[in-house]
Parts: sequence; C-alpha cells; structure tokens
Amino acid sequence: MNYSRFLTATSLARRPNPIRTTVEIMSRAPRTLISLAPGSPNPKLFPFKSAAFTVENVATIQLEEEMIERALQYSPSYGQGQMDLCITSGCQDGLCKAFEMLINPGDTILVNEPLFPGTLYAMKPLGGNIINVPSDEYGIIPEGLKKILSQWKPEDSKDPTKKTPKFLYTVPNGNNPTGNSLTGDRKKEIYELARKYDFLIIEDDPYYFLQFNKPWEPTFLSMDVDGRVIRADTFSKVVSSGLRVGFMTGPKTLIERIVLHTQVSSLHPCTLSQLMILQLLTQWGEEGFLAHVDRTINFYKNQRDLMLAAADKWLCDLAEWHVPKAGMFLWIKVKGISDTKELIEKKAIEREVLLVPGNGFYIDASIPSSFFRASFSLVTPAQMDTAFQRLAQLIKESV
Ligand code: 09M
Repeated sequence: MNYSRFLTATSLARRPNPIRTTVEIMSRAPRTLISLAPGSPNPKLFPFKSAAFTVENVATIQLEEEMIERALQYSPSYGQGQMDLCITSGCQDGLCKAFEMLINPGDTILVNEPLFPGTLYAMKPLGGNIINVPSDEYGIIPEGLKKILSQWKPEDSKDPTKKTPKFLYTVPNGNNPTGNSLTGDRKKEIYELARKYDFLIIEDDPYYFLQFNKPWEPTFLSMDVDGRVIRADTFSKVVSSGLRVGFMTGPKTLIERIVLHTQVSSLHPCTLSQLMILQLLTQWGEEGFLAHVDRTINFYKNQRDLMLAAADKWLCDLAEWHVPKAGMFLWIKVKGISDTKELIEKKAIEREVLLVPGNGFYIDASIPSSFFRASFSLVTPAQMDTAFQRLAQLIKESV
C-alpha cells in the first residue's frame, strides 16, 4: 500500500536525526569499539545502585549493577525503525502520535460514540471532521457504516478533495465506556468495507486481555491482508498502568513514522519500566502470563457480576444497562433524566458518590446525555451497594 495520502505534512516532513545512524552502528558493533559518539551520561555516577522487585508466584526480579545501569540509561530502541512494532508509553502515547501522523484539518475520521475521552480529546484539536458510526450492544453496526460510506464512491479515495474517511478508530473489546465488544463477524464486514473504501483501522484494544468469555474474538490485526490496521496494545490493565508501557503494531511505514514522532518528543518509553516488564515476561513465559491473565479476568468478571447485582437491587426500575463483555465499566442510562450532568457532578458528589457523566464521551460534549459510567474495578461489594442505594434515592428525588 502507498500510505502517502494518509499522512500529514508534519509527519511526512519528519526525518531520522543524524545521531540515529551512530546509535545504529553502536548497537551492532563489537565490544572492542571505542565509542566517543553517544551523548549518554555516565551511569556509574547515577545514585541508584540496585533494585529488587518482589513478584507474586515467581522469584524476585533482581537488578544488579550492570542491569540497573542499563535500566537507567537512554535506550537505543529509539534508533530503530523499519519495524512493524514499536514500544510506546502506554497505548495513549502511540494513539496520540498516530492521530498526529494522520489527521489534517478537515479530514474525515470515523469513530463510534460513546468513546473514551482520552483518545477523543487527543484527536479533536487536530481539526478532523469526526463522524459517529452507529453502534449497539455488539459494537459498530456494519449496515450503519455502509450507509455513511454510501455518500462516496470507492474510487473517491483517489481524489483528496472528496474527503473520504482516512481511518476508523474503534475499541473492539470492552469499549470504554459501554463495555460492548465487536463480534468477529462484524469485524470481518467492517474490514471488507475498509478495503472497499480504502481507509485504515485504528484498533485500540486495552481490554483485549480482559475479555470475560472465551473463545476470544479474532482481532482486526489478525484479518489484515493489506496493511491497513494499526493496533494499540498496553500493559496498563493487567501488569501496571503507572509503568506506561504499551506497543503499537502495524505496517512498517506507519510504525516507523510513530517512532520518528517519539524521537522528537520523549526519545523512548522509560527504560526501567521496559526492563521490569521484560524480566517479568521472561520469568513468566507465555504460560505464566496467561495464568496471570486468567486470575485477572476472574477478578473483574466477579466484580462485574457484583455490580450488576447491586444495580439490579437498586436501579432496576430507574435505569437500564447492558452486561459488559470485557473491561471494567458499566454504562447506565437513567430513565426520565435527559441530562445526568447535574445529578452526577453535583448531587452525587454531595452524597459522596463519584461517577462520570455521559456527555464527555460524545464528540459534542455540550449535548446532554442520560448516561453515566460506573467503574467496578476498585470498589467493594458493600461500596457498590451503598453507592447505588444513594444514587437510586437521588434519581427518585430528581425525576
Ligand atoms: N480513565 C485507555 N482508560 C480511563 C482510562 C485513565 C487516568 C485511563 C482506552 O495504555 P494506556 O494506559 O495509555 O491506556 C489509555 C487508554 C486508551 N484507550 C479505550 C482506554 O480506556 C485507558 C487514566 C484517569 C482516568 C482514566 O477513566 O478510562
């Protein structure tokens, strides 16, 4: 595929800086090389001398002097391009760079509302024309997408003035905030439409490892024959969110652009974080990782069921919701209240219940929403019960 029509002028103009060549030579050189080249500080002078991370079910991860020096030094990974995978500081970082790489003012972008404000607010200022694709309990509705696309002809993608969609951004599993997941069949239909109208798919999948039901659905990336899928993964949800480690996978030409964006911003994600994850995954192996994933899923699935029970108990006549298939959110529609902003942002807080009002999850946040988002990640069953009891009282007072 030729990607030049997708890229912004800024992205097209980014060039690897000359130091990169030196770094590449260094990474391949024998130990006998006398290198006066790198602008790396001498880590012998860094004050941290060793570290030990206690990990459940496996041996302590020990970083002795040589390792800690590596962990505290610039990482040469910023010098590498030409890869179909790059490490990012959480998936947010990679997605933000992908948006900067792809969105010119006036470009047509497809999303499905409601959507995670973190990524929506990363793309909004870039000035794209963001269009909502209808969705239901099973994610994007392919017929709805087809209808939107029918305003163009497939060959229009060759003419930039026609403004055919550049990409579809979607969270295929446990969408934040709805908890909905796309089925494999819908993904196939959507991918075929992407081929027909020649747009890219950005698959933001932080809740992939938090799918409650097996077998897991195939990813867009696994269906990609043309090189039109950019996938964002993250260690945030099952390993550690504060470590800020994720990765983007996709066509080399586009991943290399994302690396170039990183080279002019943070240089590379935190080396210590990367090394912690590398050591952990090496100790675990695939089996250990998947066992940890299963324990994590069991916890969140149980939390979901507890929250559904609390919602059934207190809110069944006052609100409605779908059962989340992945992730950590319950998306609740309050009956008879067209705008939950005042209820959630003022009244609920006064009764010491914190939730997120629905309007922030829409392209136009000024349009009222009758929804709110509740996370079942951190709360105890007793807290869920009390929170929904208080909320039920408030709703009754408001309608
Ligand atoms: N709320 C997320 N979601 C969130 C949230 C968050 C601070 C993060 C989707 O890999 P990361 O850690 O960069 O993940 C970012 C990300 C990307 N895409 C769909 C997500 O749900 C994380 C952080 C405070 C509140 C937060 O509310 O939903």
